Amino acid sequence: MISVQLAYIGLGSNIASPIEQVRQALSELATLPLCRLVASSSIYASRPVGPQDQPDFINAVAALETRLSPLALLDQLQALEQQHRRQRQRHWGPRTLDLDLLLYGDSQINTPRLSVPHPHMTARAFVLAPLAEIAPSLHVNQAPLSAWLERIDSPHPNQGLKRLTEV
Ligand code: ROI
Repeated sequence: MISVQLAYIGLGSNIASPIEQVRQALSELATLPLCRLVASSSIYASRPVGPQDQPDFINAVAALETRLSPLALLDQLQALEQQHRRQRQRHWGPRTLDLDLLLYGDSQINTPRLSVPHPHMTARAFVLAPLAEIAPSLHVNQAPLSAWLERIDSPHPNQGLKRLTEV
């Protein structure tokens, strides 16, 4: 039996009504077995990281208390992505819904299927800023989220991230 763990999930979408995709996914996360949605960030708009010839993204981060193992949780997240008929034509291209397992308690996981902490999260404002909103004192790889945010090198302040209000 696995004890309760606190997991953080990154949500992203940039096609097919992305705000609705992310809102819907947040409510679906709340229904996962052996999970309780304990916090969700505001919804953010962000410039694409990676190929620029694609629509802007909508991003958010959620905190889940879970008794699922990391891989069982990953299975659930991938099933949700499939329900959103995720289309993935090319690497780092547009997607209807991306659900990334960012953190799972204090676990360090390095397997072919899953790396936790998510290997790119400390370089992505669209993960760090929403995460800091719901977990201000969290540290990742021994450093506070604010330190990672300050280190991001981008032509756009905070990689063009905007918190959306009234959506
Ligand atoms: N860029 C932004 N801004 N938001 C994302 O969620 C996102 N997801 C991705 C890539 C294509 C790397 N870029 C992104 O997978």
